[in-house]
Amino acid sequence: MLKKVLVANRGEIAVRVMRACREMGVASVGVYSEVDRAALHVTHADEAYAIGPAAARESYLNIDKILEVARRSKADAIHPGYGFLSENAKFARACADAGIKFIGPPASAMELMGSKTRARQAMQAAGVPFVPGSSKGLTLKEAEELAAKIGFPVMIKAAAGGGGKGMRLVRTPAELKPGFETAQSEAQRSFNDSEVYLEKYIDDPRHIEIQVLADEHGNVVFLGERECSVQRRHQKVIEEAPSAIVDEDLRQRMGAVAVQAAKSAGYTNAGTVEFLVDAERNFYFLEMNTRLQVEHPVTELVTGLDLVHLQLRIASGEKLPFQQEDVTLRGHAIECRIYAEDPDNNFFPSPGKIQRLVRPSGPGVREDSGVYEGWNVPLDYDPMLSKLIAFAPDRAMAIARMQRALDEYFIGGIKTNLGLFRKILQHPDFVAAKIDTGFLDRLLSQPAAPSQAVDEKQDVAAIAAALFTAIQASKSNGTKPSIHSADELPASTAWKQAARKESVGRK
Ligand code: MV4
Repeated sequence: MLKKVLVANRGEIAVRVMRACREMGVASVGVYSEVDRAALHVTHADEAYAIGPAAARESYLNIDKILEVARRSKADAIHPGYGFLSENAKFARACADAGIKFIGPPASAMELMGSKTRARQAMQAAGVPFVPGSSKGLTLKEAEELAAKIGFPVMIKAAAGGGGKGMRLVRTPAELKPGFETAQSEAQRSFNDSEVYLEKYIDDPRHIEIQVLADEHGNVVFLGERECSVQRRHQKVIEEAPSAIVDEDLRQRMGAVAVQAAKSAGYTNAGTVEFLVDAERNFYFLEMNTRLQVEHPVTELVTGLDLVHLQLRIASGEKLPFQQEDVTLRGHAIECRIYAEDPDNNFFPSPGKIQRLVRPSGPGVREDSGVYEGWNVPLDYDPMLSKLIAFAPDRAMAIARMQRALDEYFIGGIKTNLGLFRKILQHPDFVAAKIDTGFLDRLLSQPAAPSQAVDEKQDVAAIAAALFTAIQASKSNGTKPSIHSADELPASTAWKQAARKESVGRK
């Protein structure tokens, strides 16, 4: 088994990996930038090292610094988490060259999946279904000819892209030239690689992905799917497992394809094969993510497996400790990504000091957090604070649990998107699992329902009344104002709960 793992990341995922290390008897090494000296992940590490200024390129993205800490601390492996260096093939290769195990796939598999055109060629050779289109970079003239052949609308995509960057929807022949040129220059600017290719456009697809695990002895298994269609600007907002539209037959077919994709790429460790699924439930390979993903906990809850334990065991050279037929799915899990951002102000990041933090818990609730009360969320990184995950026997109960957990959650001092989740979880389309990748944009473009607006005003008025009552009461008996003095007022009203929570929040 590995003895000491350097975790080249921060926030909740660094904490998540360090917890697994502790459970497996593996020492952990943390790294932190100047603004993260007091970050939560530093307190979870067995030892921690400063790696430079706040700017990620000088700290968490600095390959030389991280390898230097690995050598100095005598770590035998590096876990990259997600983001930062996790999908950087150069980093994986530099680790290998330094004799340090990179906990992830080989650099060659990362390079293959990093080029969308190369990945499509490999998937074509492996018999994996992919979106119709080209599998090589195109000139404008070639794009025009191909679009005429497969029919509009089409998408122009950057070969080096992924996650929605360098992508253009083209609805008519007249839009092709400007769309092509915009995609090309965006690709050049973002990736220093202007190669673009073309795909047929899939209307309002669902985004469904399959988790795979591959050991270094040729064994590959899949761990069911995750439904990730609730997104905004190509950022996932809610993920769940299983998907309401995937039955056992579709699951087995998608799983077999995902395993085939991983095998043909020479993949090892944890990975995810992303698919677009159309209204007729046809599925198409989209890309493969060569890392542990943010949303891995929903898979852990429905499979009962610990993906980080398994990553460490695979990286140690162990065989997978189970076979495909041993993988069973049970229950339903939903994850909400809690961000320091302001939904009322175009989701603008809202870093700052967490003045008060009351965390949800209880049956079927998991919170993977990277923050604590009193911590100052820096503005230098992705403002995700935590992931709230609810698990229950079925989807309806998982939604109810999530609603309950959201009601328990209080984050004071900064703006968060907690309120947005309450809206999503009670939306009739979400409850009915009618979620495609356009769901959240549709919800956000609807004006707040009048009844909701009235409810909010009533809440505000009720809270004001509760505060007034409390202050009046304290004036007459000379005690400190206390919301609890409103206890003789009518029970089980929304305002009363809100006032109680407020009183917790302002201690
Ligand atoms: C598409 C598509 C429709 N047709 N490709 C967006 C992110 C990137 N990974 C691929 N994306 C899409 N590619 C074809 N041929 C629609 C999207 C898309 C999308 C995909 C997954 C999740 C959310 C999305 C939101 C808008 C568009």
